Amino acid sequence: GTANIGVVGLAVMGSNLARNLASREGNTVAIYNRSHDKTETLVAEHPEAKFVPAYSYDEFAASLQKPRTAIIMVKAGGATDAVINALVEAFEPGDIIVDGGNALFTDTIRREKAVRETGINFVGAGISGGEEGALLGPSIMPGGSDESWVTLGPILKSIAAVAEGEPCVTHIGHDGAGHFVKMVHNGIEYADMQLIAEAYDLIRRATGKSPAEIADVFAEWNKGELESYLIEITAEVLRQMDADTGKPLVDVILDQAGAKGTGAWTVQTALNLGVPVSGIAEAVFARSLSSHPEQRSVSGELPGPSEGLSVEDTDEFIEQVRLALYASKIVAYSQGFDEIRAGAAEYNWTIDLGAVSKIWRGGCIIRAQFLNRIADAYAESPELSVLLTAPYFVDALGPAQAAWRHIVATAATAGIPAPAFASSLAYYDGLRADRLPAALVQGQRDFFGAHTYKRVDKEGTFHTLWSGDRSEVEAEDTH
Ligand code: NBP
Repeated sequence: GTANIGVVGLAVMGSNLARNLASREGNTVAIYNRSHDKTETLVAEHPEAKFVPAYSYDEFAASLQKPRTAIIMVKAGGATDAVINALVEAFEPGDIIVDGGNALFTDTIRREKAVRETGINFVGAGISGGEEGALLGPSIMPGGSDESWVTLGPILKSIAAVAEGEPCVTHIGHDGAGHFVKMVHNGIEYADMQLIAEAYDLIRRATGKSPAEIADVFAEWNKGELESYLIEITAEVLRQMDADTGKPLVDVILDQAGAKGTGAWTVQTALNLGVPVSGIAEAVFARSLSSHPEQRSVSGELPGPSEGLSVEDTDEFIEQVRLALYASKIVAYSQGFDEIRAGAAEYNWTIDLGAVSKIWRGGCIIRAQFLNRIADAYAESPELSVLLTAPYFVDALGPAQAAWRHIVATAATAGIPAPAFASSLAYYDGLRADRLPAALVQGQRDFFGAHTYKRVDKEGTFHTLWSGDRSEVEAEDTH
């Protein structure tokens, strides 16, 4: 074989990734797609690219140098399993199969185990950045064995985005670690987008500014600590006018947000791990609420506050929203990194959280300046259990918290939904609280279910005889 890397699946993502690979010095790329027309089109449209087209899995295997390395970019789920099975048939021990699709990390763990038994290496790699990222340089989150990383690392480094001179790829951890981190990346993306949307909505309703004027606000914010791809594209979307109606495009887009499931996976996994990713969850639920028109049609019947929102000092209000957004964003990232930390503990991965924040600085949807601050925080204390308690973030939250409270209170009083702002603040105050009403919940649990409780003043496990004389007895320690 003459090709050093192969791509299976030449739809939007695969064809762009194949072109990216072929554009790098020294690469020759074997390409295969189930329907031959996609392969033929790709070759015909890019005569300059060093492609070796294949029209069967055997031909594909024969065109690759050993150890063979192939990246699968097909629809996640059954299609991925079908391609893996075909490649396992055509490949030999020592070869490397990479799944670059959006697989659920538990599927990746299962596949890695099954493929490993054949002597072939399997790597689940999260690839972020959409179509443009695939072509110009994505952020790549590979899992898999250390052995595969030796071969794969240099190839992935050559095609990844570059942030401040460093390629946006690192070996995340074994088996499903890469897809786990990609999943949480998407969860954080949901939260970031929802927070930006809430900020826009509050500014618009409070100040009456037009979408184009609010675009200017976001463009200005993009010069400061909020600088990020999502803030930048928000300004672009808000500035866009609809050719048909002459209205701002944002006013003619149906207000029902879609989702492809990775946000829900992030929340489901967090529930299983017992990690409170409340900001991410609110963002996922906000999309769900938006996409139930039959439920929302009752909105006119539900009473709201009698007075609308009016602000005297527009500039001051906008600055308060900016601070609330920044504080809530710190919470969203802190919760996401908490989930990665908990996932690593559960699945025995060694994940360098600082390295994760660095590879998100380029190529992916949540790329932002802000990620450097996260990298700094983990460089200073790698064992940090709650990211937002790092000195830099505490210093940022200090001056922001008054504005944050004011904005959440204002939204509630005016009847404007700001679920991600509000839940982020509640999480923050939950962490701050000296005592939580969880003590009462424990009392309730003990009352109806004899679930027992611990005391603040002595060791042991206790139960009150609620239906007896209400004296306290020491319960058997169930641990
Ligand atoms: P799609 O997710 O639309 O999948 C289409 C590809 O899967 C085609 O190449 C198709 O072959 C192939 N395929 C299917 Br469907 N069933 C197959 C089977 N049984 N055997 C072999 N091939 C099969 O492509 P995409 O949008 O390029 O996304 C690829 C992966 O990348 C997905 O996992 C996606 O979640 C992930 N991803 C996408 C984005 C994005 O922005 N779109 C971003 C990040 C990650 P055919 O041509 O013969 O039908």
